[in-house]
Amino acid sequence: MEVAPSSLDLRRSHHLYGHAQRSIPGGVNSPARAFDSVGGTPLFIEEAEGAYLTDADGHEYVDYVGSWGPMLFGHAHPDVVEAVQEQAEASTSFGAPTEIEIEVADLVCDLVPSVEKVRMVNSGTEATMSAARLARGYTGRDKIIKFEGNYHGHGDFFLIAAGSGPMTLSKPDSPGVTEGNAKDTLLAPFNDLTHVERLVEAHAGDIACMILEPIAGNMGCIPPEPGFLEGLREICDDNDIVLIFDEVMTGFRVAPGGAQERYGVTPDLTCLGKIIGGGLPVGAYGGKQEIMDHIAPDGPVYQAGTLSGNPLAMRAGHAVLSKIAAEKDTIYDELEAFGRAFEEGIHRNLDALGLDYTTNRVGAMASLFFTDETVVDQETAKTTDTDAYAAYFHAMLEEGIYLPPSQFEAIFFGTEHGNEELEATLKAQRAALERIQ
Ligand code: KE4
Repeated sequence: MEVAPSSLDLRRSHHLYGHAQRSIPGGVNSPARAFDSVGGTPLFIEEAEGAYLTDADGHEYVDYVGSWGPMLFGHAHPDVVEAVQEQAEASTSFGAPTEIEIEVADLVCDLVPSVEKVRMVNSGTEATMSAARLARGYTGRDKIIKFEGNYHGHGDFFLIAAGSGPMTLSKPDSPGVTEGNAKDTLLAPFNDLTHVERLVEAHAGDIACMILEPIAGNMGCIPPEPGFLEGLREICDDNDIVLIFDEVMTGFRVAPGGAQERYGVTPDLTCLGKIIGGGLPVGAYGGKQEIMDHIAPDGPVYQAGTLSGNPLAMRAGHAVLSKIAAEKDTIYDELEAFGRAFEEGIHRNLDALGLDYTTNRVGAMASLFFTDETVVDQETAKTTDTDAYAAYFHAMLEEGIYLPPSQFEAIFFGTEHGNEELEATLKAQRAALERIQ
């Protein structure tokens, strides 16, 4: 598969990208938006509504990124727009407690019962960093276990790569992260309980927490194998280790109560983001009151934030979470119906061409890999043909479909993706695949 020359007139995006690179590193405020792994110029987006994006050159696309997850109810949902407009007129932030923060906290605790208390922050990174620090402060232990291919934001303790041997010390995965940090983060392959058991045995009594994406979304979508989450729960119970589910991506997406509701495994702490802010900067971490009461000002573990829980973001989050609470008995069935029909359509399209592929999907998050392997962890995810994905990505853009600009991201769809979008996407995929064969 070759990346076909683009027939799209992207002159405005090209111009803006050239200008952006003069004052913004890489021309983007987050590397995930760069097209480094698929090549070409990142599209500059002008506006969006429902399931559709319009770029700076006026091209319209069906959007399967959804701002990397927040847009469960589509772009510019009237409830969110009205809430933000109304709050802006009463000022955007006070740096003091507000009633809307209580309403959002209560909604989170109602939707995610394992969360007895919750602290708002401004990003998923802040949520995971704070949760890990809290677990260390609560247990008095230093080490954390994370899983290869899981992304928890850019906190130093998470930008860590596996050491050369399975049990050797980890190493920094980015310049600027110290060896001192790396030594306290242990890594295990996703879905590998045996490896976790060996790590816990080798570091008995020194592990504060283990943190994972209960459904991996940052190496493409990879569900937990049967028994994996249950096994981690048991290991944590047996060794007084805090189990943290990073549900920044899965929270409110795969069930009202996230992956922990879908799989029936309860973590001690949960990290949230994306959907909780309705597209405004919101992260959150919460869980057992006994643990959360260790957070300042009640307890000694420090965490703070100027704009944490600011009323503008809280009003947007409240609009989305209220809609989830009111419609939770129907929207997840609708998302499942779309996802199932979409996945079946993709299989028909690719089977017709005899291509090597596999798909993983959980509810309204999914990935298409160009490999004949079953993708269950980072090692098998890496067998995918990333050149094929790059060609597919650009061919789908040509056909009016906006996918994540990396094979190792998940696609997201929401309640505004209906039959019209389904048919258009499957038709576009047939045309795109024909073009790059
Ligand atoms: P933020 O700091 O980007 O709000 O959240 C970090 C984070 C934490 N946990 C999980 C499971 C996440 O997926 C993320 C962020 N996700 C990426 C996309 N896979 C955000 C896109 C970006 O970095 O621009």
